[in-house]
Amino acid sequence: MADTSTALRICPLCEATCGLTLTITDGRVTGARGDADDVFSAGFICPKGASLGELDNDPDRLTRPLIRRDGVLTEATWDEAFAVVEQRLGAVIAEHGGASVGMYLGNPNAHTVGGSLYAPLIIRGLGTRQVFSASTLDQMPKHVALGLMYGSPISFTVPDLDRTDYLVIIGANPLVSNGSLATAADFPGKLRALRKRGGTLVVIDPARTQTAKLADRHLAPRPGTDAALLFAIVHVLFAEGLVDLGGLADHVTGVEQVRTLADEFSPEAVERACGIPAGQIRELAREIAAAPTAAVYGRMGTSTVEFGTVGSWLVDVINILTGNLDRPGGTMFPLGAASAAPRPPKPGRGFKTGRWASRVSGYPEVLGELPAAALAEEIDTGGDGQIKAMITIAGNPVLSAPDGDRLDKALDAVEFMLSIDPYLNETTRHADVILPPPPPASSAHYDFALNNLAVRNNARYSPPVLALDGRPDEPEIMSRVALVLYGVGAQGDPALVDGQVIATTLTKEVEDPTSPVAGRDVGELTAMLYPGPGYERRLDMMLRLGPYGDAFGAKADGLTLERLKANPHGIDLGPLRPRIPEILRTQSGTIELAPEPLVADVARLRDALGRTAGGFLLIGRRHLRSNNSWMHNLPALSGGSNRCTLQIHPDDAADLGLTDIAVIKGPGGELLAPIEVTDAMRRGVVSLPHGWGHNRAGTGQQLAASSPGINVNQLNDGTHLDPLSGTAVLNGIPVEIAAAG
Ligand SMILES: Nc1nc2c(c(=O)[nH]1)N[C@H]1C(S)=C(S)[C@@H](COP(=O)(O)OP(=O)(O)OC[C@H]3O[C@@H](n4cnc5c(=O)[nH]c(N)nc54)[C@H](O)[C@@H]3O)O[C@H]1N2
Ligand SMILES: Nc1nc2c(c(=O)[nH]1)N[C@H]1C(S)=C(S)[C@@H](COP(=O)(O)OP(=O)(O)OC[C@H]3O[C@@H](n4cnc5c(=O)[nH]c(N)nc54)[C@H](O)[C@@H]3O)O[C@H]1N2
Ligand code: SF4
Ligand SMILES: [Mo]
Repeated sequence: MADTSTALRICPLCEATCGLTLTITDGRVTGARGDADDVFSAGFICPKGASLGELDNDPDRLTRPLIRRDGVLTEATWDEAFAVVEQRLGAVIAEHGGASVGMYLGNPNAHTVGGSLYAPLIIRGLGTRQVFSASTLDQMPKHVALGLMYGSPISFTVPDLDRTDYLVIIGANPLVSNGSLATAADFPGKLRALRKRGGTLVVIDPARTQTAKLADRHLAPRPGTDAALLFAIVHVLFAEGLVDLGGLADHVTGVEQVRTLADEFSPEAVERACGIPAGQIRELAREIAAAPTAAVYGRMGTSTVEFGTVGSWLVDVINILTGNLDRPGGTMFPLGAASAAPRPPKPGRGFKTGRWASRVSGYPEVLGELPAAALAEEIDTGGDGQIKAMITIAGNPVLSAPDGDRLDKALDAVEFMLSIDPYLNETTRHADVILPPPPPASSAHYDFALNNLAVRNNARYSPPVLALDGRPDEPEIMSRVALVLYGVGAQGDPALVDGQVIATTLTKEVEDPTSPVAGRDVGELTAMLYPGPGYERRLDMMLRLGPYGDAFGAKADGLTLERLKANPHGIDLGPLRPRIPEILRTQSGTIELAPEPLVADVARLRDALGRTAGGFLLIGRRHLRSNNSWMHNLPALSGGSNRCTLQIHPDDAADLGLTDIAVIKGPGGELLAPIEVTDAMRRGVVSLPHGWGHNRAGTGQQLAASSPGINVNQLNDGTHLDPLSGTAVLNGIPVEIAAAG
């Protein structure tokens, strides 16, 4: 008789953070379904979550460390692997300093306890400025816009999906992605509910996506022109007297400056560039202004383009000018339970980028990071400050960043490379040591990052479901690396790392007169912490200091980890609530509608309006059963429509005489791909998914390698960036298409 039980686990695979009920049979995950009692996701699940068992049990997932012996990656014990890290990383640091070590942090860091609580300690331990992440392939423009307007790059504005009357989705496809920078389980259901209650859904996307098919109206602009389109909406709001700041009136500065800037972006001035008739832009602006509540929500298609930061800014500008920011039904600021408790409003230090610049191309630093597209040149260009060793954590930049071939060669040449990753893939195959974290079911989960993006405030925690069998968990792996950097050595006690963070945090808190624990005793507070592993102690500390916390016993019903654990389906903390002015940290203490760096970039946008482009523009696409580069190895998610094809409009295909294989030529190279004819593509636009190209030797994902696809990012040469954020242009790339042969 099999021994079967169930256990709860929050899904770590995308930003929707669904609660899952896992079936455990004989110590393995054998099934996953939606947890109907989860306070946030209420039973929603997608095919990826449903395949969590396959992911947990994937035979290609590394269970033991690999170390390079005589050029070959071979299995080793944990002690051996940490000893190599200590010796080889130590040698590079001794010779060239911690600043010579480059770090690349990939997407799953936003979903793991390790990435949230421990990766920052490794960066600090190195003292390096060579820090790169998937953010500059993704949402960095949004951070910059938020930082400049509100004073903090992590004060996210999210659409109040459950209450809005009018939702504009620009450059996102949540029916497939399940939402991004707007954490909402069952995004599809929320869009349907919006329409059911009489609301309106508008989708702006060059492709008629699954989301567009659900919309009341779909506008299909030319790729890369969102900023111009959004500016035209702003223009109409001013020109037709539709600006109404509502309750924000006392908190916004720079309105007149924006009015002046918008002058030259009339719908008529942008219609040719955007490929949207002026009348339709006007109508959209009027409807947004007239709706009882409205929310404009922009994502990848607005972000990873030439004017990504300006576009992300204008999304918020429209929400502000129509009085929709910070009110129910508009766009609001979530308040996560592990974030700092709100303090009284006060002017902040403001937000600055460019505190230093990248060594080779002089790209400005943004949030302490340099552009991922510049990682290869920082490794392969000699001279002072060159990267000599690399650490990658949960990332696959050889496939996810532009010009992976160059990075591939560069990584081969570093003196030492460490990867913390469960797979031997296109990037980690260059490592000298791979330290594999355990699978999701053996890891704890709390959404430190994504709870600050949730469309409804909530707190949920999953302790590990399965035992570790003597392996270190990811917090321990990262702690041991940090101990090497602190000079303690990998055999030191990992609890030291958490102890240090707790002591530093509490010392600061008790000295802060606005803290909920002002004036208390650090020793007394420390003794009160939950008696669990280090990450649980830290989570308990954060919750208790946080906005809903018990302030270490001072608030009777406040949140603690103990209370959270007693509610395994989570604790609902209610709908989003207004947070202005408390959240503002600009120097002026206001919402700055016209920050200088954004104003300065407008001329570049205006100049681009006159550009006449021939040829095709390439955009990306995601698939429901795929996740960037790393889930092509699971049988349940492979095959069917999840294929690496070039989608093209039938008339374009006919004009070019395309029947099966196309040659695609971009600024960085040339690729061959099978075509998929579909009238969902706008004419003149073609699409390829990313994360494919599993044909390099020496990787360890057998199923993925059997249908490798091509790496779209090889069409990119890595020199095209949104200058304000350093984000690579991944959408709207000029390409030439021809029939192969
Ligand atoms: N052309 C084009 N390129 C794109 C995009 C696009 O739309 N078009 N999208 C961009 C975006 S939005 C992103 S976020 C990036 C993603 O870029 P990356 O983050 O560089 O790539 P991923 O494919 O997400 O790789 C994730 C890695 O994390 C590992 N991993 C999985 N779980 C864990 C874990 O629990 N711990 C650890 N340590 N590792 C884990 C996986 O094995 C894999 O190696 O790609 C970007 N690249
Ligand atoms: N199934 C699945 N889910 C995922 C992922 C995955 O790989 N697969 N990846 C996760 C990650 S890391 C992220 S960041 C999110 C991304 O989440 P989303 O941003 O929702 O996902 P995308 O599919 O990249 O949507 C971008 C849309 O922008 C459109 N687009 C391209 N160029 C332009 C343009 O110039 N203007 C406009 N208006 N639209 C344009 C594209 O056609 C596409 O439909 O998804 C996450 N969820
Ligand atoms: S939508 Fe995202 S969080 Fe929910 S089950 Fe699917 S992958 Fe997991
Ligand atoms: Mo992403």
